[in-house]
Amino acid sequence: MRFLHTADWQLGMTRHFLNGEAQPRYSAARRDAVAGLGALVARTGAEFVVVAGDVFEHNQLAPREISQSLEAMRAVGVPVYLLPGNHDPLDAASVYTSALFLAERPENVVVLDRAGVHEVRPGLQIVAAPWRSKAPTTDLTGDVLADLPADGVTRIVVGHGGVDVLDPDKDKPSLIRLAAVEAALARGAVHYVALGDKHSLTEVGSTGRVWYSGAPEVTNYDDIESDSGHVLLVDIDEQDPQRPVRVGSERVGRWRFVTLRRDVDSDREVADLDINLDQLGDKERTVVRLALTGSLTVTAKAALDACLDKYARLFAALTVWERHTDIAVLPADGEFDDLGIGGFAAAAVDELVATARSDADGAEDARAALGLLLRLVDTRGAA
Ligand SMILES: [Mn+2]
Repeated sequence: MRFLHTADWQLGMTRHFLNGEAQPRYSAARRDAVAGLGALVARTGAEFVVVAGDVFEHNQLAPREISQSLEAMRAVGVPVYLLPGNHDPLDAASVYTSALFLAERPENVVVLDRAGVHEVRPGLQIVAAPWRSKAPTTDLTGDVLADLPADGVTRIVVGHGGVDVLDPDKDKPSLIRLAAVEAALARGAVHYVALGDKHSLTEVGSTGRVWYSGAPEVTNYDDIESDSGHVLLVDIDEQDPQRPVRVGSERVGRWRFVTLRRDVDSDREVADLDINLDQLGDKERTVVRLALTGSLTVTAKAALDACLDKYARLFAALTVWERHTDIAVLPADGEFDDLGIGGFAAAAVDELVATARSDADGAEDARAALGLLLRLVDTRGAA
C-alpha cells in the first residue's frame, strides 16, 4: 500500500515582501503544488493523501481562497485527509465547519475532525490527533496512541506540532513525546507517523517510521527552512506482519527563498554580486535576501544601488536583510573631480564630500546625495 504524506500547505499565506504581482503568483503556486499532487498520484499509484495539519494559513480566509483550495484538492483525484493544525484549529470559528467549506467540499476531501481512529478500508486505519485550539494543554498525538491495540490492523498516525527531542523547551505540554510514539510503534499498534509543523523535510528518531514531510512549497528563507518543497511517498507492506515501511521524497516545490551573504568592499565585488544574481535561474519564482557588509566608495555604492534596483525588478522579491547588512560609504580621493562642474556647484560638492567623510549628523544624507549625483551624471552620460 502506498500513500502520500504532506503537511503545512498553509493555503492563503501572504508574504509582505513579495513584489505586487508576485504575491498572487506565489499564492497560485501553493495551490498548484496541491493540484499537482494529482499527477504524482497518477504516476505512483498512491491510494490517498494525508495532510498533517496547517492545511490553511488561518481560519479567516477569503471565500475565494476556500473555493480555489477545494478545487485544487478535488484535482488530486484520490481521498485527501485533512488534519486541523495550530493554524487552522477546529475551534468555533473553524474554516472546516464554515458554511462555504461544507457546501463546496469535494467528495474526496475528508476532514479528520475526531481524535482517534478513522477507517480508510477494512484493515487500514488513520489515527488522527486534530487540534481544537491554538494552545493544547496535552500531547494530542500521545493521547490517541495510548489505548490502541496491536491487532493486525495497519495504522497511520497523523499528528501535528513539535516533537520533544527537537525542541529546546522540552516541558511545553503540547509537545509530542517521541518515547510514547516509539512505544506504540514497537508494540505494533501503529506503523507510520505522519507529522506536520516543521516546514523542512525531517526524519524523527531512527525507526524510519516517523517523519515531517515539510511544506510542499517554500514558505521561508533557507536559514529557517532548509529543505522544504517535498512530499513523501510512503510504502507499507501490508502482507508482512512487521509492516515494513519505505519512505521516499518527491520534489514538488518550484519557488526558492535564498539568502546571499557577501562582503562588498570594491567595484569588483559589486560586479561579482551582479554575476551571482544574474546566474540565479527562474528569477520570477525566486526571492533573494541579501546580507551585505563592507565599505564602498560613493561610486561603488552607486553601482551597488543600480545593481539592486535592476534585480529587484527581475526577482519575485529582492530585499536587504537590514539586521545583517552594514555598508559604510566613504568618498575616495578624486572621486568627484571629473564631474565637469565648477564654481558654486563644485564648492557644494566639496562641502558634501567633507560632510560625508565626517561623523556629523548630515554625513549619511551627504553620502546619499553624492551617490545620487553620480547616478544622475551616469544616466546623463548613457543617454
Ligand atoms: Mn503548525
